[in-house]
Amino acid sequence: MKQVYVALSADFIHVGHLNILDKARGLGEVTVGALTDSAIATYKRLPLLTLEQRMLIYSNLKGVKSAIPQTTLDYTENLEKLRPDYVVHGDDWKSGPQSEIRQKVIATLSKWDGQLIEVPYSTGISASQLSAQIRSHGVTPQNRQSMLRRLLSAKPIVRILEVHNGLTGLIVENTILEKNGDRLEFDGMWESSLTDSTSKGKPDTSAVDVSSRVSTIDQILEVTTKPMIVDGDNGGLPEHFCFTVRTLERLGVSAVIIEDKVGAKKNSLFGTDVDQTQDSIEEFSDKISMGKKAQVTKDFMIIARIESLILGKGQRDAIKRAESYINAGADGIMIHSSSKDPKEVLDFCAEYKEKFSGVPLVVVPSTYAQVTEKELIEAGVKIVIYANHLIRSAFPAMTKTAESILEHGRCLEAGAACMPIKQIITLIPETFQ
Ligand code: SPV
Ligand code: MG
Repeated sequence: MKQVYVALSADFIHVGHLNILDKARGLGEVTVGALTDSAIATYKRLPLLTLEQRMLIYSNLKGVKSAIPQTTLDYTENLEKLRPDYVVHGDDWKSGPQSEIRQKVIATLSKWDGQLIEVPYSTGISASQLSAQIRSHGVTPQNRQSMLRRLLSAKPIVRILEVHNGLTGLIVENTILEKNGDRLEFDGMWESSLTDSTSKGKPDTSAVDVSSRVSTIDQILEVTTKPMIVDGDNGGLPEHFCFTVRTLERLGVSAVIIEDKVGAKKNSLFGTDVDQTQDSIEEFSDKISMGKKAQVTKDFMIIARIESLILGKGQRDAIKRAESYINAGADGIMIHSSSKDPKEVLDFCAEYKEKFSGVPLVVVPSTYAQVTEKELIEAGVKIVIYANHLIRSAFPAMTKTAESILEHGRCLEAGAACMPIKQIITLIPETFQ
């Protein structure tokens, strides 16, 4: 029996895939290579279904002998292993970003006289469009929540941007940049205490209470599908933090980050300019373990934020705390710094990588903004949070507009920097029609 190989990544099997499989089945015994999350994450959003779920579906399709993981976009490893007589693929990859992969498939198959068979691409139907349509109807809390852990294991770094209302949520959801054949986008949202408070005209002092934060979080989740990390300030009293954990889990939030400070809340970026008191290692570790005990889902993450560098207590203190917080059950560590130089954080990262490499490390490069994602990946960082940039860019733009109207006694000049009216009234399409 001839051996045939077909690679698939889709959540939804449509007629296009069935055409390919039909062709493959006619040629021999079919093995499906299911692209893993990490292979898919190199060029698009993760599918809604996990690899295990997709493999189960693929292996139950008519004529398919088995499904195996394909860990890279490149077919070579699986082809060398299986040495199939044929690879079957749609003819859409002759041009565009996949054409290089195609060339490699042809070259690899030629080593044992294997052949690439191409099936005319089915126009008018696309798995990505179907996925986008399903996503436009929303996502279940469980599906969204588990996405952060899936991203952490699939991507070299998870890229998160600040949100403080539904509109900023939509920006994170929909902003895509095509660059050198890559499709760049944000993986998820940071519901920041600073920008949530600022957008309400209040200081970042926990004056915006948990109920208000939860209501904003819910509004953002209503119009988005990407995972959310919530800034939990210091978590409040441990007994209250347990309730917050469960509330966030019910909503489908993926993680909460709590900081090891006590007393009147001050924003960390004040550094040592204001009085800020760090919690004791014991008390904060207890808070983490109480939160972990309260947690009901398996995927939710409690990430401990260490303020030692902010408060001038140095790396030794920070590492000691990391160890204790991880032992208390923290699913990740955030190291914060208000230094203008990335060195302080990168030094911490180097020691952290040696000691706790399996536990995801989070950074917030607001002050040391020159650091690149590439450098952070090399340093072992798994989550980068751009914590306040949407509000910081929106506020000057809005102030300029207000000043322009005052200056000119009319709104004509201000209009030049504004979105056209037709565009703003159709910016948010009506749903549920
Ligand atoms: C926030 O965004 O609210 C944060 C990060 O906690 S920072 O403002 O840098 O403290
Ligand atoms: Mg905050």
